[in-house]
Amino acid sequence: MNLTKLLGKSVLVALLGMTGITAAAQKSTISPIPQMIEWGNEKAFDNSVTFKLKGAATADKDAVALLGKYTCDNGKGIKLVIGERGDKAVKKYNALIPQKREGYYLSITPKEVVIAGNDESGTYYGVQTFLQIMQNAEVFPVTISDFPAVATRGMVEGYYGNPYSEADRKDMFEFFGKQKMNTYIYGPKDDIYHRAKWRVEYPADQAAKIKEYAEAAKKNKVDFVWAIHPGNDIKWNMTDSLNMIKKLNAMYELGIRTYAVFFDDIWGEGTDATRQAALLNYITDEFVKKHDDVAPLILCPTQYNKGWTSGNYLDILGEKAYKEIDIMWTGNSVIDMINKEDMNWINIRIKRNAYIWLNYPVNDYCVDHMLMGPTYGNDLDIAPMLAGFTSNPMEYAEASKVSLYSIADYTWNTIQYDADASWQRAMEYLVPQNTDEFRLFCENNIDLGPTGHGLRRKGESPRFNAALEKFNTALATNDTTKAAEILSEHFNKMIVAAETLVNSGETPRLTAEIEPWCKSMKLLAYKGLSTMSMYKALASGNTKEFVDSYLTYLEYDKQQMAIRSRDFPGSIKNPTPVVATTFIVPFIKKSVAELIDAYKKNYTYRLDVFPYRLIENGAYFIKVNGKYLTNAQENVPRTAPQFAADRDMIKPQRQEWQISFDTETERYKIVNIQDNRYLNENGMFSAGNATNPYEAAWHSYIMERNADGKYSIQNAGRAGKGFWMLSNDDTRIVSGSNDSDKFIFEIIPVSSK
Ligand code: 14T
Repeated sequence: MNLTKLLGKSVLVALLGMTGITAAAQKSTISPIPQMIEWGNEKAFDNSVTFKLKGAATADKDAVALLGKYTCDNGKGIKLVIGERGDKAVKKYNALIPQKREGYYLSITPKEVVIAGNDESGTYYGVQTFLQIMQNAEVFPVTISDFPAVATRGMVEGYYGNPYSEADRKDMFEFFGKQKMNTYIYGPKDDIYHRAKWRVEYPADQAAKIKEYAEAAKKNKVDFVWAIHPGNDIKWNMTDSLNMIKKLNAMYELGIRTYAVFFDDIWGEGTDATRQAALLNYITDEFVKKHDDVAPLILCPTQYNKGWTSGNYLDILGEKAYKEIDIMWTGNSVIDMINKEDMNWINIRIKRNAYIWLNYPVNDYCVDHMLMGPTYGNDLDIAPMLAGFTSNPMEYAEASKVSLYSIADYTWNTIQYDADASWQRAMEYLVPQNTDEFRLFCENNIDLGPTGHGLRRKGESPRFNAALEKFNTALATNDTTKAAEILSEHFNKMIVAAETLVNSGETPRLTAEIEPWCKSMKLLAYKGLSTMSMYKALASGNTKEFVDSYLTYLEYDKQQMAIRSRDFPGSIKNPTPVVATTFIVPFIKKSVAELIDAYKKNYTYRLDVFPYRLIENGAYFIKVNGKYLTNAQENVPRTAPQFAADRDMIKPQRQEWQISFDTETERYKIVNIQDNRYLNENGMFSAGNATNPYEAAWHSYIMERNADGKYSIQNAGRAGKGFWMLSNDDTRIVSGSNDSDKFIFEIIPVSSK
């Protein structure tokens, strides 16, 4: 029966509108977007039906297993034909199966479902698409012909920081199965058997885990690639070539069938292109080719981005490394999106298609930020120029899925990729019940601020910015009450969203990762509300309310500063989360500063609560003569920070100093952000992290600024009147009483470098 005919189109549209359903929404969301899809208009059946399988015995067993709950053994149900090209069951459909690796043909009619793969993965992906369609209560007829644009799609666990947990990895394989990604390169920088002790075999318990990973990945049609990182100390001799083969053989026993060799981020002997190529060729001859089931090697070169190329390194690799060896590439710089010209540039040099290692959404170089925005900026016409495309994610596996979902979408159907639409689908998929709350969270965690790498992400806090315009309009007409209401409404939404995401119980694993950022977002919003109260109090001349609101603001600020992520014993990083740093944070800071200035001009009540602040609480670089003060030896008792000429990209927080106003002494406290140790009266760390009691009187500083903007830093506590000076050899701080040349420090906010 056709509803449209029965009711007439306009009536139907009205009805659908009332129930919130549109005709398009009835047809399930399929992601990645299929290459070719044609929907029928009349319902085929409800998703409560069961199916009787034909071809199950010969079809890919993982694909059949996925159908689990929809199958029945009573011989009843709708016919579902399943199999690979060549199987008897799907013979009739051979001509309809795309002749592409991992391709499939899927057809749904009221009478029959056909899932026919070009190969096992194809059948498996056909079933995954079918399962997505079955999410809808009403299943519509459809014909799909589908295959991936990029052959190798996935991620590389390749960041510095806490490696993924077992649950993270296993969950990721399932996610990859569903999103049709087929590659997981295992190369955590902080797995010692990957890098520091690459020659040594995994201890039995860890070996067993790797074996489980390889198996679990395989069930989801994911290739678990194991990477080795020998470049820090490799000797170019036969002993180390054999060490390598021995380790790879041990990994073979654990089920690894694809291997990568990483030579990134190394110096010295290991960086030689000729030797690297020779080693990989040797492994190919002596190991890969000795097995009939081992795939060609993947190489991450030392010069893995255009910015770092010099000499003829890449030409040598291109010339000498066997053509079947894939070579990885991060683009024009370490952190970059990939475009067509870059692909041309690199492919010509390496004489093959580059295998992309996209350094997004990795956040190991901006650990206080989460990168939750749309994955945009990669060209849509480069699929034929790629050997593979993998994303290096954040150390937060669940949160990274916002981007990985889109990477799946992009690599499967590159030409039709729509970054914003894909982002929306990702958020709906990951947090189906509280999508709006999650969207507000993601919106406020898009840009990473300035870093040494230069990548920025657009579009942060769009709804705040819209509200801010209205706020400014209202302020311009002196309607402070209305203005405050507008932004308060937005801040309240942020509070509710943060609370919902933390408390709903919908996504426990994701929540565990984002909770510190949710808390930070909530406190930021509370600071926003306090700011609004200050606006109102100032407008109505209510000095007590103004002061109280400001004190509340300070309290929230303190609480926000105290939040830590990954705060567990042995954690490699434990950042202080920051949220909405592009628009909301600066807006609040500026507002509060301006409000206080205005208040001071007009009122005298409790001026004591507004300490004179030369420096706002925050993260800063401390520089002398262009060099950065650096915590060179973490957690080593009685060490002095050193001045280093360059930014530390691996552990940028070594050079970041939390300067905060100590209300007790009205002086400044200086703490290194890498390991949270304070600087003592001698410009040194006096103890390790665990024994680092801060005593305000001893460990706080007076700072002054001279006309050209340089600062003096003085310990004026019980230790005396020492001004910080530079040691004779220019390497560190010394504390002296000589104040003839005291204005030598540059204090630069990390957020403005
Ligand atoms: F292998 C490469 F393709 C690569 O990107 N290597 C590392 C990677 O593990 C890390 O996650 C990523 C983002 O920080 O960048 C590379 O690490 C760097 C990059 C630098 F610019 C290490 C030091 C640097 F100075």
